[in-house]
Amino acid sequence: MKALLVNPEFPETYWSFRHALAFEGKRAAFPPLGLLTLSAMLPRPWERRLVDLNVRPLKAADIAWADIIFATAMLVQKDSLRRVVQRCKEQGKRVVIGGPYVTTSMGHVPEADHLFLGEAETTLPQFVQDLAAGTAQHCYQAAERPPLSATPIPDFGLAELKRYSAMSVQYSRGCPFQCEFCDIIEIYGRIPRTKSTAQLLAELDALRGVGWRGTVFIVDDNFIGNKRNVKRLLPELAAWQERHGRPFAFLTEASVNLAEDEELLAGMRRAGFRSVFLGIETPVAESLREARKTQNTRGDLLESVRTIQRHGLEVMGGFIVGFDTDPADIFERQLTFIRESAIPLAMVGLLTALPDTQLWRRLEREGRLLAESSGNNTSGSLNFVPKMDPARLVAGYQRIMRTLYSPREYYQRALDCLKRVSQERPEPHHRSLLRDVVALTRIALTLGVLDHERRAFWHFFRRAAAAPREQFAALMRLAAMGYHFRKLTEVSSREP
Ligand code: B12
Ligand code: SF4
Repeated sequence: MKALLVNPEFPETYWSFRHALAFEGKRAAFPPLGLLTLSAMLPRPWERRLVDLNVRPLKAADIAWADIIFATAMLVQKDSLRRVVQRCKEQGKRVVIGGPYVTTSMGHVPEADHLFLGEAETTLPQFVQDLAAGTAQHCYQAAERPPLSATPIPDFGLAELKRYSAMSVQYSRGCPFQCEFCDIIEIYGRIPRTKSTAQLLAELDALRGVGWRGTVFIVDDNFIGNKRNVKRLLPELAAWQERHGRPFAFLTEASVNLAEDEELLAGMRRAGFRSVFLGIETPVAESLREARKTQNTRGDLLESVRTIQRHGLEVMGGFIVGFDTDPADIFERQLTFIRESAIPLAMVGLLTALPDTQLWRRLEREGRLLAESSGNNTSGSLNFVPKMDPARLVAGYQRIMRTLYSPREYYQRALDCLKRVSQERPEPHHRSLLRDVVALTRIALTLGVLDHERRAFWHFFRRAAAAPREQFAALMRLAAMGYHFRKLTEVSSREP
């Protein structure tokens, strides 16, 4: 059998990082780990190819080559998924779809031959057996969430590594909290399941084996969801890094209560974690309570961010406006918090009711749901009736974005952040000097010559140049990311 694995295209959003990736000569930030994992579950004799549409186009010849097509999708990829399925069906191929979008919005791509709901560790082997016996079903869903011991080492070698700016591995699935708007706990459950330490280290060996050096995103929903196991993992991870000359810089997602645990913070630093994405959501305690995000109400949020930064971790943060209990001055309060917390990469979104979440069910009961979400919570569109006047809410949201990504505000946060994050080790030496020089030249040319905000860039550049070399590199990386955010903000939130 010849299996073609297809990752549909992401629209241009803050999360695509497209404008920033161009400086590094990369096409996408991360590979589609779900498909690389799926590939490793297929029978060994099967031939396999990956087409990530964010990296290269899907050609008719790719489809013609395949006997069977496996496609994944998040909600934001649904239009592209539909086009992929249509093209494959037009060429008479058997099409199998799965992933978060299919799981939460099943039945929306009627042309597909087979749907997989949820995780595929037990259902895919069953499907392969059924296919051989000629009894393959239309829909597969496991009765229980599989233990991660059943997850094989992903086929990292299938991805065109040089097209991506980072690689991904997964240590755990699920999160113990119960935030009302979250679909993670619906898809992956509230009991975090982890891989064994040996399993994760074997995946890192495999990544090293295919030649990867540099950033590795540990794509867990909440890396510290199972603290006991993470505390067992971290010393082993640090030892592995030492043994291999520290080839990787890790980034991950975690809940804010990370700040309460000194042992975890120190362990993460030793293991080579550089950044962490925190779901901060809002500085307003009533809105956090409304969202059932009670873990964020336990301490002083600003102090929690500072504690994590003091441990050498750059903090990225997710923020939301649009809660029922948001006060009239919510926009100013979010801006003040983000400034004071020195979070350069602040992902602010409008509250969105994702399918099959507690929020979705409440708004449905209250008769306030308007439509299915586009999956992109930064597009400025609402899929429910908010308590605040909708026009005021969207205008306030757009004002936050314009202010946050105006060069003066953004560059100041980047400098403040680097001052707080005292890294004891430089980035791993995975880059060639030539590539760094090329990237810096591109940044200087685009931001310092062609861009209308070039004066602010050179002001920032002078201050960055006075910093130690590794901090200068980090600041230039932040400048590139800020440029991406500003470009998107200019397009999506123009002054009315
Ligand atoms: C890494 C990641 C990203 C990366 C993208 C990586 C990539 N190239 O795919 C980045 C950071 C760019 C990203 C961005 C976004 N993401 Co994202 N992301 C994740 C995250 C944390 C991990 C994905 C992953 O690699 N998982 C590991 C693999 C092994 O799991 P998996 O993909 O689920 O695959 C398993 C099964 O689903 C199944 N499977 C998957 N595909 C298929 C296909 C077939 C045919 C079959 C049989 C089985 C199958 O088999 C696998 C093994 O069991 C997930 C959360 C999560 N736990 O998965 C969110 C998640 C997928 N993202 C999500 C969202 C909403 C977004 C954003 C819109 C931002 C946001 N949170 O608002 C943006 C959109 C992107 C864009 N450009 O616009 C949602 C999706 C919700 C939905 N219903 O679609 C998730 C679930 C988390 C969440 N609630 O925020 N994301
Ligand atoms: S902490 Fe994050 S992953 Fe966990 S339930 Fe809340 S939003 Fe979901």
